[in-house]
Amino acid sequence: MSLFGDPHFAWRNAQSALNSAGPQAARIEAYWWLIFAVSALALILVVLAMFYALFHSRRRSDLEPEFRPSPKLERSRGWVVGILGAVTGVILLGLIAGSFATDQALESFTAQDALSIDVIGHQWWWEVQYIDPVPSRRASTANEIHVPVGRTVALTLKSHDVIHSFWAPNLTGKQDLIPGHEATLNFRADRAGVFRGQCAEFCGYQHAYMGFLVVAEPPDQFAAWLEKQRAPAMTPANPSQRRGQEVFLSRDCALCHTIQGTEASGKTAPDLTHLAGRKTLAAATLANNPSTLAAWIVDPQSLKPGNHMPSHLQSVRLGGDGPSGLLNQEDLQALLDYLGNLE
Ligand code: HEC
Ligand SMILES: [Cu+2]
Repeated sequence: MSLFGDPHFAWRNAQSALNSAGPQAARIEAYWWLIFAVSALALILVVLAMFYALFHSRRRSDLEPEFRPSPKLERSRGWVVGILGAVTGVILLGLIAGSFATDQALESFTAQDALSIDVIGHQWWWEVQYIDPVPSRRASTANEIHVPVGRTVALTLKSHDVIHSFWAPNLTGKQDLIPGHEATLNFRADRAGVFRGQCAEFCGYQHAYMGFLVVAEPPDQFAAWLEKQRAPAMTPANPSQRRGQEVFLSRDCALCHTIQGTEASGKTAPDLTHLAGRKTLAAATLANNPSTLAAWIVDPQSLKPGNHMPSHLQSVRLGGDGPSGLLNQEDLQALLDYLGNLE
């Protein structure tokens, strides 16, 4: 099954710690299986012991209460309980040691020649900045992180508002985003694929819809993608798109959103410069296509209640010219023609 038209993307394993796609996630996965095996074994032994006790009923003489158990029997029972207790303790200590070792392995994964990406958590979406010493070579996108296969990625994690947590289980463990504090997270993808991630720290109403995609692709494909992201938005190619750009710039949209190459430079919402190239809208909440884009612009509040983009629906319903901020049918159509082509 493919989703978002991408053959690499299958929901079943797209967000799973048991489908590791890189060395860090593989360490975590191995540790998970160790815990699973030990716990399963313990469960099986306990259940077997329980059935043994159920079906080996005591002899009639045993039904008499033991007022004075033989000291020898008591001692041997004491040994059995003591040994089982000690074995349990040793196993738990072993698992703790395994947890430390896993953590250590993740920490020690240093980033030689890493690709630096800033990820900034917002209620309820992810800002993604590709860092470059040359300002014109920086690129900004949202909710979709492209990475080259085989190269270490060094994420710098920041928060714009409350505590979020970055979690892409196919690639590595969780890392919190804490306001006023930068955290780092290094990972590497060893195979191509589209993986889903999720905010893993409750951050308010739409926390559950604060997802993202990590798109791991061959280095040349990644380089081409990044080059495209650096470019300004396409210029309107026909009258409808020109009208769409005017609508975008004259309405409230430009206050919050940036479209590189235009005057729109709002910083509190996803960069829309290459919107049409993304697979999802609203933090992996909706597949990105013309009908979801229209639905989102008209009424984001019904799709993701409480999110920080106002609805623009009244005048669309009435079909008339609303006050600024509201959209009529024609303007909406032009806007869709423009935004839907920002590849
Ligand atoms: C008050 C600020 C604000 C205004 C005004 C605003 N938006 Fe948004 N917009 C947002 C925020 C915040 C999000 C992210 C919502 C989320 O995912 O939680 C968003 C998301 C979007 C997205 C999805 C982007 C993505 O990559 O997921 C599109 C498309 C969009 N807005 C278009 C528009 C258009 C068109 C207008 C004008 C008609 C507009 N916005 C007006 C704040 C705003
Ligand atoms: Cu959250």
